Amino acid sequence: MGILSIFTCPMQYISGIYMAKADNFQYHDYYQVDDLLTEEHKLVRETARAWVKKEVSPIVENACQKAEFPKQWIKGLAEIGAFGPYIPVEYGGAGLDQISYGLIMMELERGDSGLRSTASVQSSLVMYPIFTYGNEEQKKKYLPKLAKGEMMGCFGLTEPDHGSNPNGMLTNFKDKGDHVILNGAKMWISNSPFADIAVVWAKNEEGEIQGMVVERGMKGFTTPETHGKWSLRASATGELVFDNVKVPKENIFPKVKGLKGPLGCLNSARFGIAWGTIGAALDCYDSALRYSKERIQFGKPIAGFQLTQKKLAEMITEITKAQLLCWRLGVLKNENRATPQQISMAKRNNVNMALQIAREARQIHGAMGITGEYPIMRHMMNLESVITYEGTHDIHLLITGYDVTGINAFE
Ligand code: TGC
Ligand code: FAD
Repeated sequence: MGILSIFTCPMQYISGIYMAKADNFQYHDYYQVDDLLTEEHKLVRETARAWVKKEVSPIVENACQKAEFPKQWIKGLAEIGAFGPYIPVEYGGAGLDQISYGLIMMELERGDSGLRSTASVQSSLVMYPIFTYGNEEQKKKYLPKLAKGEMMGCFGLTEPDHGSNPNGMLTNFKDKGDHVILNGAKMWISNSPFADIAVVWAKNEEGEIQGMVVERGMKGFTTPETHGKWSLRASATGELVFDNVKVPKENIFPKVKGLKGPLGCLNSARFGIAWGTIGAALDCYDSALRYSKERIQFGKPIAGFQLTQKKLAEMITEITKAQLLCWRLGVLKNENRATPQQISMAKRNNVNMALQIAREARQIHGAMGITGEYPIMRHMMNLESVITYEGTHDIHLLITGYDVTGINAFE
């Protein structure tokens, strides 16, 4: 194919809209990790994969180009059990294990990291703290609606001046008898523009961090949207602003105080990201493999050149290592034996792995790699957020460094 092939390829950009394109994704399991999964795991994964192919792939490119979160995804996410997969059935969750949760996140992020973000936040950062730190009334009030997607939540930890160091947060509340008065601001909050509730972490008058549920409609609570992102464009991001917000005391989590509260939620979300990013990596690898066999240069498919084979061989090697890492981490998590430090290692390794694969896949696609015709650039840009949120690449390295040396680099 010559240069004109760029225009004769099935590029489906018509009048500002990227039209639906067939999703030809094939899963890759080089080390037969599937043998380690149960039939239930495979069923959960197939259900999520089929939904992504049918409901996400046809519109995700357009949603990203327009920087919109397609709200119709919420109902489908609830139906496939992506909201609180491991929350017990009595509270509306799917009652699945941790590997199932990971597999769902992998399939969702194969579609788009922003889609996985929406499910991660709802499950690990909203339902998890309500389930783990909340009382019975709070669990009954919020969890079933969150599981059904009738209520959407967000998680407010990061502030304008406190990202990697959340312990320095300034958001605070004062005791006023049957309620507290909340003041402060959170920034970079996924789902905030449309969330019905926010799990907010703030300091009490003694300077201890506590969590509470702030509901949309409470006077003085606003959620301005953040515009102009080049990454996670199909995910809504915004702020949480609290101007003397009166929050009933019954909305405060009774079972946790201190930074370990929000960090405990992050363990669950980081675990989901470690799995999720395998999905993004697989999508990039799968597209690069297919493209390299079809694209002819110098009279033969570019897959026939040693340099292309090096890229592809290294990609599948790294994906395989990541799959095995996650499977083992899932087993440990099912047994309540996974340490936060092990989770940090997997989050850091797998996000970086996916980002490197996206960059290499982009090169294999040549000029086509920068277009919306292929998912590569979208994954690559998304992963630039994923490598920063839930603890940056370097913060996770320092967590491992502390664990292996016993010396805390944060002090
Ligand atoms: P440090 O003194 O080490 O710890 C304070 C207390 O917390 C405990 N702890 C943990 N507990 C549970 N899980 C963990 N992972 C924990 N890590 C620490 C610790 O034992 C201690 O407990 P106690 O009882 O002694 O009080 O805290 P530090 O201030 O030195 O900070 C440590 C550091 C830097 C590792 C931590 O602050 C950190 O992880 N920073 C990164 C911040 C971060 O990840 N923010 C994420 C915000 S949410 C987000 O990005 C959502 S994106 C969602 C999406 O769209 O998908
Ligand atoms: P900083 O903390 O300012 O870090 C800047 C740089 O300095 C990084 O490279 C970092 O590694 C480095 N650095 C910092 N401290 C050290 C150190 N001690 N040693 C060496 N290097 C260091 N937060 C939420 O609470 N809820 C959400 O839903 C949420 N969603 C997000 C969605 C998106 C799209 C993005 C981009 C972010 C989101 N975040 C959310 C915020 C995210 O968690 C923070 O961006 C992240 O924790 C890093 O904080 P920061 O951006 O302030 O960077």
